Amino acid sequence: MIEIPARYKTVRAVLLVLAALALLITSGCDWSNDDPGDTKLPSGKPEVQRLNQPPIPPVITRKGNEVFIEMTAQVTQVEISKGVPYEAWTFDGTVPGPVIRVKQGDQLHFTLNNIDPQMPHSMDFHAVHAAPNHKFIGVMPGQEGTFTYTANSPGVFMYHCGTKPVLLHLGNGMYGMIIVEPKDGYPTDQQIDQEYTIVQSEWYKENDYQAFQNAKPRYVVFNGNNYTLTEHPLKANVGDRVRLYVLNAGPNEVSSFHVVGTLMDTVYLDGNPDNVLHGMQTVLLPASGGAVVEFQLTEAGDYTMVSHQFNQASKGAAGLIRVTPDGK
Ligand SMILES: [Cu+2]
Repeated sequence: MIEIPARYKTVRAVLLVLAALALLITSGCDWSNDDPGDTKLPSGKPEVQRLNQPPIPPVITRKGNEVFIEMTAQVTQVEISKGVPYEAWTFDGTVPGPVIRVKQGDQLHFTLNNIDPQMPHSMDFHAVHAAPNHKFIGVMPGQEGTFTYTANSPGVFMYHCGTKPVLLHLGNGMYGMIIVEPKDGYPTDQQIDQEYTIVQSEWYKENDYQAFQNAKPRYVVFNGNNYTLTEHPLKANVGDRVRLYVLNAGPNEVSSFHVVGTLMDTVYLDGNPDNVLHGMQTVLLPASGGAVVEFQLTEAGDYTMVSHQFNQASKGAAGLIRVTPDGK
């Protein structure tokens, strides 16, 4: 064994330390982390903080045909798949936002409270006639805005944040369903035993505008994630007549809504009683399209709801209706 003089041992130790430091700097200490949350501001400004604002439920009160709706634009972590969190931009802390139900002819006094500290947000109700540059305008961080309009048309409508770039706000979760019930109800002479709401939408790489524009969705989901409606089926009794209010929030994909094992004997496209169809196997829902679908479940068992675009079903756009003799 060759003996190394002590002075060379010191030099070698110093070189080893320097090499280790260089390795750390070029690998383990790489602070340019690729967390997509860092791309939050399209201007490229670094994100100040990660947020998880506790959900604030909507406040809805009614005086005659005047309805006062208070909602909150906020940033809240949601779970889009088991163990997959997403720092979502939301209405009221959930994705989709809460289902809003009003009646045809109601006047809506809508207040948006924006507690997102970084980003203006707005509300575009597809259910109303209103000048967008006056009534759908952005509410700045820490501010609130109140807007008034009338919901004259019955239907199942999308609402969403309309702040530019709209796709950024949609891809991050700012959408939901507003149901405007027809003045005289839906023209069915059969009793509806169960009513549920389904909102289809897509999730992409977190907060990544390029992915929203160009990528295939990671998940296509019903009611915000890819597991709840299969693990916790909707319930019905044998013989029940079921009405689903269905909306495809997109932002990019078209939906082919289908219930395995039954036919949708009555369908109101966009939820308008004038747009009635019968005997539908599948309902095509464009991005932002809605429908009321009604069907009978005659035998006990599990009935799967899917988007019959099966790449979407395989990414999560599926759910169950469990039919039992006693609904349990
Ligand atoms: Cu927004």
